[in-house]
Amino acid sequence: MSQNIYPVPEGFAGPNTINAEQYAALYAESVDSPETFWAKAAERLEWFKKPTQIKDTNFDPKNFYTRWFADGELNVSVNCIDRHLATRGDKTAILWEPDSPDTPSQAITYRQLSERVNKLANALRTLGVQKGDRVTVYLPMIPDAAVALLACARIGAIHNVVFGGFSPTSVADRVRDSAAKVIITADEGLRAGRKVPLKANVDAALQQEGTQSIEKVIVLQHTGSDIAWQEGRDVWLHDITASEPAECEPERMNAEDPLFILYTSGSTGKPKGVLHTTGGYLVQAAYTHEAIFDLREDDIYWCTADVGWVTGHSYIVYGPLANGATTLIFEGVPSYPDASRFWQVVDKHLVTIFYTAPTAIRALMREGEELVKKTSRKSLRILGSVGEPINPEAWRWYYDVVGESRLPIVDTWWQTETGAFMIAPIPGAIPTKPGSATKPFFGVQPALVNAEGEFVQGAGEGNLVITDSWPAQARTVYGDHQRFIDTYFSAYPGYYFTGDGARRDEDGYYWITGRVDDVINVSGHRIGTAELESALVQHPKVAEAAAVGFNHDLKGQGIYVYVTLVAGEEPSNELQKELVAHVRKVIGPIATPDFLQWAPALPKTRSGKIMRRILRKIAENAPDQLGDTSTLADPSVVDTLVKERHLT
Ligand code: 6R9
Repeated sequence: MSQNIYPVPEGFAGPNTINAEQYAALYAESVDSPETFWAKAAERLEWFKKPTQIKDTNFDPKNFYTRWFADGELNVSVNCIDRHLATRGDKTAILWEPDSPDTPSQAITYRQLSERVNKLANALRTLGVQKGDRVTVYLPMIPDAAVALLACARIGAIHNVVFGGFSPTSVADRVRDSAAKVIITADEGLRAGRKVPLKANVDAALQQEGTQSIEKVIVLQHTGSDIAWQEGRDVWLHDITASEPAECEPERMNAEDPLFILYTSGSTGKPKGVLHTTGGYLVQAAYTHEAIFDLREDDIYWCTADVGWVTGHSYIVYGPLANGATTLIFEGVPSYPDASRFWQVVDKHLVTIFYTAPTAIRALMREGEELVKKTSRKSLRILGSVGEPINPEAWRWYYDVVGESRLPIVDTWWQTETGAFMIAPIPGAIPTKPGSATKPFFGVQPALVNAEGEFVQGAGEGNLVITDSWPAQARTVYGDHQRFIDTYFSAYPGYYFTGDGARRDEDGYYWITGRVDDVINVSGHRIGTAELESALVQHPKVAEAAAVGFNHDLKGQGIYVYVTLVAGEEPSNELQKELVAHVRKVIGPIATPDFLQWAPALPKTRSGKIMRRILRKIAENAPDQLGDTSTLADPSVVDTLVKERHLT
């Protein structure tokens, strides 16, 4: 067992290092006296008005509320920029590494960032964007993505970032649901040398019903390609910012005013607009970023996520900039021009903290050690992982090959809804175990509930819940507070249900086992089975569809769909390709099914519910584990599906 525990490296110490004793004491204080603890934690921010009310929360679904720092006033952009200007004005805030290594990288100082953010904030105000208005952001991984977020924050507009890989329909859905006034996009994005037609996607999205709320499309010139232009609606970002002053009065925001909406998949229906507010979110994003990455003043910090996901929000933009750090934004992909790109970039910019996803680690692991070993990586100090459970084999490769057995790995468990890290090792305090996210962060109280609905004591396994509020938790589902309560606080009334399963070992370490709801985690991205199914049945030839996840060597989970055609339609290879392409078009390439099986019928209970448990077992090629099929309306359906299963 001992070789499975990786102790805190000897001599590990920096100005923000938290050791084991400090962790224990602070954790105890954070749960015993949350008011005192978080009042102190809030002092890391600059407030227009310091909060005196700290925690005011109730998880009872009948009388639910979550207020943190409720009488405090602040502005996120002031915290991420202005307050650093006196001491860090010439420090690099954002390092940009473009898609191609042949394109020069860029370094943007805090002072330059301030200028760009203020100009855009002024331009947004000139266009009529006011506090509380929604702004959709659909940009590539360029510094302007951070600029756009901070400009919204400066004037109190609520941003909604849509991942650049999403389809026009996904953009339209999010514009409609948030009733956004403005979209900020670029002519095109670039990924692995290929162009992504962002503006054309926006044009297509805005042709769809219910998107008339959009008054202006702000376009950033990135690749310089020709694009269609709608006079009166479309404006160039460089035109509208050119004559704006480089100072913009920040909006005084209440701690509970919304900062952003981010859509994420759940087990039912369309993606939900998870809403985060200002004060609690920023306190915890900044605090966790400093503590878990053991931040030091001259760190070069690189998180490889996309700003379209929550990881990009909290740990590319808000956490690092609130801490005055240098954050690297990478436009490209790990495999372009070749699979050593990550390590080339680490060496080029002397990255000290590197934070990526297990799916990337597994893909690079497959390419062999040579590509890693030909680079130095001597600058690295800490490695991080996020997005899905990291399998111990990938963890060890990351540790031994990338980190040369000298760097702590911080495996960070959290969610769009949690806003910031929840379970993750503080590197100076907590020895790690490959595959475990280890121990809760300050103020986070996890618990496991077994099949009988009872709390698991000591070592054991169950559904992961959080028993009390934490500052960065989502406050609602935009426009549908009841759905928020139903989704997260009703399965186990009085507790936040994460949708994940977990195991706790004899040392109190948590091991996340994955989603227990109908969410498929593909390469760290959440896709709802309901979204896939609704995309498929939109096709005129599809009568019914069911989607399930299956174990996938690289992606963690892959997508397996079963399709029943309408009467009179015949399965064919062409139709199969057409349906896969259809899903890509409706949702986006990240939702591409790996396998599509024709199903003459789907296994259903007598009340008409699809038995996904059985479909999962068939997809996993475990027909001997189908369990009880006697409750099915027609058990023979299963035999046909098993016989015709796709994988071997
Ligand atoms: C941050 C993020 C959340 C879901 C979550 C869980 C999985 C994320 C993980 C992890 C095991 C980790 N997940 N980090 N599972 N270990 N370190 O990814 O947010 O996109 O909302 O996904 O991802 O299943 O419930 P989000």
